Formats: sequence, C-alpha cells, structure tokens
Amino acid sequence: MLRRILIANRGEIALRVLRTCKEMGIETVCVYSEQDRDAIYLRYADESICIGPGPAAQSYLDIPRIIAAAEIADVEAIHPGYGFLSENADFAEVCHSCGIAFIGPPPEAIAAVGDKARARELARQAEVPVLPGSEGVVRDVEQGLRIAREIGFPVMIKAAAGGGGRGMRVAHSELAFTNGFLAARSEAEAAFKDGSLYLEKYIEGARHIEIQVLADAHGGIVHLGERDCSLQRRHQKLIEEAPSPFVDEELRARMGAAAVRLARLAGYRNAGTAEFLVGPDRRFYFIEMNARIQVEHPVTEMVCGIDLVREQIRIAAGEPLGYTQSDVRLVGAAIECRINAEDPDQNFKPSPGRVSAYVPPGGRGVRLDSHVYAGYTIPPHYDSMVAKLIAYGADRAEAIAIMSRALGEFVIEGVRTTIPLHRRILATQEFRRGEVSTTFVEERFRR
Ligand code: MV4
Repeated sequence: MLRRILIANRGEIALRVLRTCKEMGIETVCVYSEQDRDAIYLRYADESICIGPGPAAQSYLDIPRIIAAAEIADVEAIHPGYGFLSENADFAEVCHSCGIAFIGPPPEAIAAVGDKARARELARQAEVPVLPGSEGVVRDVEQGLRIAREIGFPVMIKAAAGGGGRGMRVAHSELAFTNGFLAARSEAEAAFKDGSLYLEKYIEGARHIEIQVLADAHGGIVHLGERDCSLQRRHQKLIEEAPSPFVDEELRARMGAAAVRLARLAGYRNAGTAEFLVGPDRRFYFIEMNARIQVEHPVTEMVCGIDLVREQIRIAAGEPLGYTQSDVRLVGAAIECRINAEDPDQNFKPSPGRVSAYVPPGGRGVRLDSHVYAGYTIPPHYDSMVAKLIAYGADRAEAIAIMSRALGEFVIEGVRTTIPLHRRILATQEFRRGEVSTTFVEERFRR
C-alpha cells in the first residue's frame, strides 16, 4: 500500500481525500496557496507546503511547484481531486516520470477521453450509442455545413477540448450554423488553446445521466450505477441523485454495460464517469467521459457503500478490485445539494467573505462534505462551492424528507448562499415527482 500521498487540491475535496487517507493509515501532505493559509484541513495533514500566491496559475495549476513539493515531502503518490490538474495528461505523465504515482487514469487514457471527438469515436467502436454527428473533428464551416445538412438541424457544435458545457453552440439553421461555428471556434481557442470542433445532433428534453465506473490494473472493471444530474443552471449542476428516478434495472444494466465496454476499449483505469443524454423515449447516447473523481461522487458512495477515493488509491497502488459486478448492490437513495457562496438575487454572483456564523446540519441520513467553519473567510479566487449536503434514505421520498429537514437546519451567515434556492426547489411538486428537466431551474426560478 501507499505510505504517503500529496493532495494537489483545495477546499472540500482536499478534506474529502485527506479523510480517506487517515482512515487507510496513509500519511498526507497538503499543498496550499497564500489565500488558503487558514484552511482547516492543513491542521489535519502530516505536512503542509505553501506553493504560491492565490491565482491558481501560480499555485494549484503550476506543475513544477507541485512536483517540487512532492519531492521535498517525499510522497509516493499524488491525488489531484477534481478540476485543476485532475484531467491533465501532461501532469500525470510528469508524475510518473518522477517516480510518483498519479492517482487517476494512465496519461494515454486521460488524453484519449479528454479529446471529446476521439472519445465519441472510441464509443462507436465499443458499440456504445452516440448521437448522429461528425466523424472526428470538422475541418471548416463548409464541411460542417455539409454534415449538419446530413444529420439535420438542430445540431450542436462542441469543442473537442471542451466538456461540461464550455465552447458549445446550438444551431437551428444554416445561417446560425456559420455564426455559431466561428463563435465556438474562437471561444475554444481562447479557453483551451485548441479550436477543434465536432458536431452532434441536438436532442431536446434529455436527462443528463452518468455512470460511475471503476477499473483496476488487472482487467477488473465494474460500474456502480448512475447519477442523475439533470438539475443544472447554466451547466452548473445544482442537485444530483442516485439512483435516477428515471432509470429502471434494465436501463441501468444496459447503460452500465455500455460504460464498461467503453472503459475497456479506452484502456481505462481508476475511477471514471461516462456521461449520457437519455431521451424521453429512454434511448441513451454517450456524450463524454470524465477521467476524475467527480464533485457528485458521494451520492454513489451512499447507495453502493463503497468509498470511491479508497478505491482510487487501492487501484493506483496496483491492487485488484476484489469484487465483480454481481457483488455491487445499490441500496436506498441519495441526494446531493451543492451549496455555493453566491447570491441568487444577483444572478448568482459569487459572494465571498467571512462566515460569521455556521451551524451545520446533522442527524440520521445526513452527510456534509465541507471545509467551512465559523470565522472562515471564503477566498474570492476559486470556485464558489463551499459545501455539499448529502441526504441518504431508504428510498427517494425519505432522502427528500431528510434533505429538506437538513436544509432547514443549515445556517451560513456573513455570505449569501444557495441554501434558500435549494429549499425552494425541494419544495416543488415537480422535483418531488422526479419530473425535472434540464431547463427547470431557469424557467421556474427566474426573477
Ligand atoms: C448536448 C445536449 C443536447 N444535444 N448534446 C451539457 C453538458 C455537456 N457535457 C453536454 N451538454 C449537453 N449536450 C447534444 N447533442 C444538451 C446538453 C445540455 C444539457 C444536458 C444536460 C443537462 C443540462 C443541459 C443544459 C444545456 C445543454
């Protein structure tokens, strides 16, 4: 087993990874920016190293600084968390060449699924359904138009280096296509330094459902069921749940088998997530694969009783999974609300600052993943997510009841948060019936 791990991240996920390391008897090394000096998890770590100023480019995204810290602290492995360097194939490569295990997929697998056009081709080869679209990237507007006419409007123009909704455009007509294509290209070039684009038929009214997979270094691959992430606002997920109220045993088995086939063909290892769109007709289409632990992983942990970070560490250490698909049992229902320090009255503008009062919820069925404490100052430099509140119940109705109760208890003062928005969403009939579309929040909670 690994003896000492560096956690190359911050906030709740740094604490989340640290907790599992402690439970496994693994020593922890945290790195932090000058803006994160007061982070609570630094007090729990065996060693903490400041790696630079607040801006992530000079700290959490700076590969040489992180590798230097890892060598000084003499760690055997690096856990990248999510965001930052977690899906950077070059970083994974550098780790390995320095004799440090990267707790994630092999660099080749990160690169293969990180190119979304390539991932689409891999999916096709693995006989995983994809939407009608381009084969690989599109050269220019003319070629794009030809393909768009073939597949029929509306089409979606997506950045090969993108994902998570960035650099995407919907085109409903030929004229809109030309404009959208050029706009998406500039956006992708600016955001990812790669203007490569591909096309997909645009489907409306789909649910966003993702399958968690685990793959060891010995050919063992399992899926851990789905998470329903349909409740989003501007591509930011608000609420996730497992299992999906929309997915039955049969659909789960088919989507799970598809995700496993893709992982096998991609030479995938460690934890990963295959994202699908599922139409009202229950047909599913692969859209992209995420090569990291995801923000919403706790809902899967709750229903399958598996610590995903522990599995990531064991896999990176070369251990076999030790169980097969038939050993995986999903029990109960879990819901996660992402609590952001944002002001819903000011178009969700970030609301950093000092937390003057903090009363976390607790009790039966409640899990709170957060690094916040009373007196903590939320720095303005980073993502505004400050807590993940997870409720677990015997079924969805119980999970909703526990979540509503916990949201009622939760007090965060000094900054604006999305807690009141979550209370209102949980109170709607639509959410309670499990009938929310991806446009629900924008339509129903606009002001
Ligand atoms: C789509 C789509 C419709 N058709 N692709 C959003 C996140 C990114 N990973 C992919 N996304 C979408 N891709 C095709 N071909 C609609 C979305 C989408 C969406 C999906 C789920 C939940 C909310 C959404 C909001 C806007 C767009």
